[in-house]
Amino acid sequence: MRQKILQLLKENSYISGEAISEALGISRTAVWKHIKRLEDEGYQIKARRGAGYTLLSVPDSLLPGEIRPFLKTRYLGQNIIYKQQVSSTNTALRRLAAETVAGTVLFADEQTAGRGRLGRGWIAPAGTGIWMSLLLRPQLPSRQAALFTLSTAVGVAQALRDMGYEAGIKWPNDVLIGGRKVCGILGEMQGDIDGIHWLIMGIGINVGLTSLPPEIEKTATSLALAGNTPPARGMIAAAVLNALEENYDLLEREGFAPIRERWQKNAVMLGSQVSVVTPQGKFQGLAVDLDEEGCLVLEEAEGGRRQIIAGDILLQEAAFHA
Ligand code: BT5
Repeated sequence: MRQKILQLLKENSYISGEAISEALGISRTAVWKHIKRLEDEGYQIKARRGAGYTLLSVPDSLLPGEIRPFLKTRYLGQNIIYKQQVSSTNTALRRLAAETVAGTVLFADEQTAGRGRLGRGWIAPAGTGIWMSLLLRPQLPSRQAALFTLSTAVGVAQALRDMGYEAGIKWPNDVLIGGRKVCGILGEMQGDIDGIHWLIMGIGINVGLTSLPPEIEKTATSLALAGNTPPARGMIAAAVLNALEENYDLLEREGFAPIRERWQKNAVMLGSQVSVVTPQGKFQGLAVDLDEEGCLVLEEAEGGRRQIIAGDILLQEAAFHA
């Protein structure tokens, strides 16, 4: 209901409480209460005697009302859950995964214990980024889940490039601008040999973050640091969801080959000498390819090729073709 009131406010320069109550079939008191809630959320609304309500400004936020108008998706983000503050959007969505419809996106303005891969942390202060988790139920074998994280990186990079940022992908799924990390992706799944029950894609994009905490001072960036004042977060989030759905559809329809091509085109370290830390140890070599299974192919000094399934490329040591 609040979304409908917001829509009416956006469509009319002035609208009376009575007109809203008639249009939506709710009482004047109910209208007033919803207006109060919108104000609490940061919408600036002025009431003028005789004329009605007018919307003065909208908050730069991840509230559903600031995302929906820009969404062009069939399913992704059609159900939005918004939280002011959570420990981690992935953790919060996992709790709801069993009973939540595919395509649901959980947004938070702030994460107090954002998570990276392998137990690492993700810094996510209030109001400075897009912290979101997507619930997906792809009809794919579990072993192909990693292809979704690669497709996610492709989608985020594509959306940022369309907005004019020189975004590139660092294997496996970091998005960088100017050699610095602007987006991290954490994919988590539950499944069995027969298939995936649910897949959660956690995506963190630094938007307005301007003073970087010491831990990430040398490696991170944000859209604000990389260019001029970025667009509103809701608009960026919708653009990212639009691009993601397009890439997920492509993956499910045509397999990994076209996504692989997009990934390769936007990769920042193919052709560079890199060090990769993996569960099996540290390897050095020339990053030559991303293979059909989403693995990094490393050409080692002795001439052999090594397929790397999981790991981290050391950012400081890599000489990127940014
Ligand atoms: C990632 O892990 O890059 C995955 C990050 C996923 C974050 C999203 S936010 C929404 C959703 N909910 C969650 O709880 N998580 C997801 P990894 O490749 O392990 O990188 C983690 C490392 O990135 C840290 O150890 C830091 O060095 C660095 N880092 C932490 N916060 C950062 C930030 N805001 N920007 C850039 N780098 C950061």
